[in-house]
Amino acid sequence: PKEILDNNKLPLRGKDSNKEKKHHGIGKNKNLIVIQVEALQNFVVNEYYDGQEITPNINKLIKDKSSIYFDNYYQLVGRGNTSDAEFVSQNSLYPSMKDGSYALYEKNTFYGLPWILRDEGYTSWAFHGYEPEFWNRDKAYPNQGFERFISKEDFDVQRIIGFGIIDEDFFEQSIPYIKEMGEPFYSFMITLTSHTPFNMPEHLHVLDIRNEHKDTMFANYLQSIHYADKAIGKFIDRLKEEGMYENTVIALYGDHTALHCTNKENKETMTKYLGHDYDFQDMMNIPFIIHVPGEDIHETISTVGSQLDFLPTMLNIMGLKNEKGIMFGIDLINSTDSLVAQQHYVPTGSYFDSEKQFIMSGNGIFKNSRCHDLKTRKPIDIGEAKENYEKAIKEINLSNYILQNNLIKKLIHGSGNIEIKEDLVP
Ligand code: GP9
Repeated sequence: PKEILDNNKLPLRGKDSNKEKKHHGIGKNKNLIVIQVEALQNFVVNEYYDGQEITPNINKLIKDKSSIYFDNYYQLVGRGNTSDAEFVSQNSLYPSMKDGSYALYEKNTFYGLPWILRDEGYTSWAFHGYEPEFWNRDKAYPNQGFERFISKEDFDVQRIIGFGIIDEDFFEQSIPYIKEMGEPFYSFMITLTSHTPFNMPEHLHVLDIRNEHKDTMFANYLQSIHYADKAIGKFIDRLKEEGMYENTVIALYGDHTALHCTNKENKETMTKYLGHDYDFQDMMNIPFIIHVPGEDIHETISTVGSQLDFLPTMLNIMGLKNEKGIMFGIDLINSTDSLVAQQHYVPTGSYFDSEKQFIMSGNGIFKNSRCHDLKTRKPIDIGEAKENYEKAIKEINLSNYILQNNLIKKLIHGSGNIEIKEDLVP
């Protein structure tokens, strides 16, 4: 079918109603720090391992009266893994399975969070403690809207874990750069230490581990994410000391999974630990927290969402609208029209919606696919999953089409209406 893509009619789902929007503009004109945490899964949050709190600082942030916690939030990465978590979150567009979005669409025009905030007078910089070329970040960031990329080359890299500067030094050394940005600023900070295979030096093995878990990837992950959490806690304390906290919105989320459920050891260990079958639902579930100092907004929101919904949700908090671009996500505070169309780790067209996870069969035969209820984990008849399967495929195709044809450029500079000629329904 022919379709007209009209940016006035977007987002595709969760369309704005005339209702007054909850929490709209509570972060208006405040600075913004977004922390994307390497391999932060949701199961460690608010969790104790043999009485030891795994992520005390993130938990403290969640419990704060000024925080909203999204506990039904999922990763949405493609071939570009961590960099796609960035891309999807900043732009509310789907990733690709051909290559990382930063490589495929380096030269495209975008209008995501860094650009929207720049139009409001913000300075937008990205921070990450690894080589700038990795994932093609250095070349892609200018068109993403980041005016400067503070990378490994800008840090004094003395202490390394894995392949980059340790998170504590990354945060501490970022502070003078953030000050240099002036106000209002948008700092996008991507952590690194809790990267697979989670091998931490002995002195950072802080948690006591049961014999049955010793030397498992599960135990190493707990140590590693406990460290990342400590670095985040120190950073928030330092922002307070520096007088940079009160006027700054902090958003934090995990980029992607740490423990793959397709790995036999992880599957067995996690299934025993959680007391239920460790599956893609657990594996893809990441936390998302928004913290607006001074606001009384404490709430856990369980609307199903993903990194695709990050931008519209943040725009509502910052009191802004996306007047020019395209967003596939929804504002998770003001809509429940969920659809998380997946392509990675599960076959394309698999999805989460507000009640279920549908996993398309690997051989492409619909009747061989499976579906379960997100709350009860009981099977659901796949007949009920067909409509959203078609919608999921359509969304992914439409997003790919927009990116392949650099249509955001036309929307920004052209008439605002674009004819979609491709058949976008399977
Ligand atoms: C590298 C870091 C990790 O710069 O972001 O990327 P990943 O391997 O997790 O995709």
